[in-house]
Amino acid sequence: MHPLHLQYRLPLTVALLLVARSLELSAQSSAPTTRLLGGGLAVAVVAQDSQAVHKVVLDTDLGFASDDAMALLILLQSGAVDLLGVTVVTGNAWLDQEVANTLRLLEIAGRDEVPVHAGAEYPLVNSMEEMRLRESLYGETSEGGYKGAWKLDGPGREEVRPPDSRFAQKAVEPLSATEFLIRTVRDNPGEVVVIAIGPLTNIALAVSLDPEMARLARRLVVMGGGIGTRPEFNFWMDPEAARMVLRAPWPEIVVTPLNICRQAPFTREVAEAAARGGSPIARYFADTFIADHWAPVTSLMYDQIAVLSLLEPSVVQRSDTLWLDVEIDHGASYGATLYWDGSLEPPPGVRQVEVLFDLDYPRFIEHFVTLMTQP
Ligand SMILES: [Ca+2]
Repeated sequence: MHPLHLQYRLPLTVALLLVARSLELSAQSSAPTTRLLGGGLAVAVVAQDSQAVHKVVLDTDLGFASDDAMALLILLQSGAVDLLGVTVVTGNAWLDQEVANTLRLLEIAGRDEVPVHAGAEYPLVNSMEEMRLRESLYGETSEGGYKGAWKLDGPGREEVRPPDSRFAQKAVEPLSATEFLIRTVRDNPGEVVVIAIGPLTNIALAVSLDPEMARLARRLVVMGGGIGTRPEFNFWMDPEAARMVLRAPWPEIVVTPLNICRQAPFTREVAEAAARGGSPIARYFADTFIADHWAPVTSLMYDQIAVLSLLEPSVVQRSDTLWLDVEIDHGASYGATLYWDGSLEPPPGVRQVEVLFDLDYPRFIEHFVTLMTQP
């Protein structure tokens, strides 16, 4: 018998129940109600939408005026994201300052229900002191000389300033970032996308405490590394963590390296487009990037690519599958990205990841500005 014939044999009450259930499911999903054109169609739409809604934990080293901040705003503005929490790690700035920045940005965006969890203050092995010793021996060791929290004349670890005019009213959660990551992934097995856009210390601690955690996530998205570049900042600050995380058993790993980020300048024109309108996010762009204190520094949209390529894969024009690892010999190349394309056999334990290489910049900017300016 043709399978279609089975449908006609369903008792009327069962068929009505199925339609009612599918309508109920559709109403719970983010699908516009105009899509409810009938039971069968609604079921198909629900299946698509349940795949399209990403349960996300963002691990970040959030500077208030930074690519991390804009990456968080992308997640907040997207209807396809259920942001379960934000975990914070020292990187661009010290931990407590970044926690204050994250809480304040969420408050500005009217989304302070999203929990913020503080994580690692220091890398697993690397240290400022060792970095200075290495640089006295080898010269500059990081990409572009950028050192984030470790820059010589930067504020100290305990010096926390109001991110803009004030601190957020809400406080950080008592649970540590690592515990939150493990619990959240275990509570949603197979569903959570972990997006890591800072040094990978928090994620390394999580997979170290709970090795099954990586396997139970849905996907790991990393901004870090560079193919044929000097050590990229996130891998440079905590090379051992990056190595551990890239070797853990995530079902999928997608890496956004320097190579694609260099194709995405954050210009005054982009900032001005995002600042249109009177929304709190528009005001954030106006106050932070366009007001009098604006300095035309060269800036790339690193972390925004990692996040937006998950939500809008069409912004990526080319990616490749490579074996990826991180140099942990404490010499001049400490933190460099190691890669194999299959022509040479990689060492045991190194695994394949998807590496993003080329960006459709106009399309990327279009999606970015649309998200920033929507209500
Ligand atoms: Ca970052």
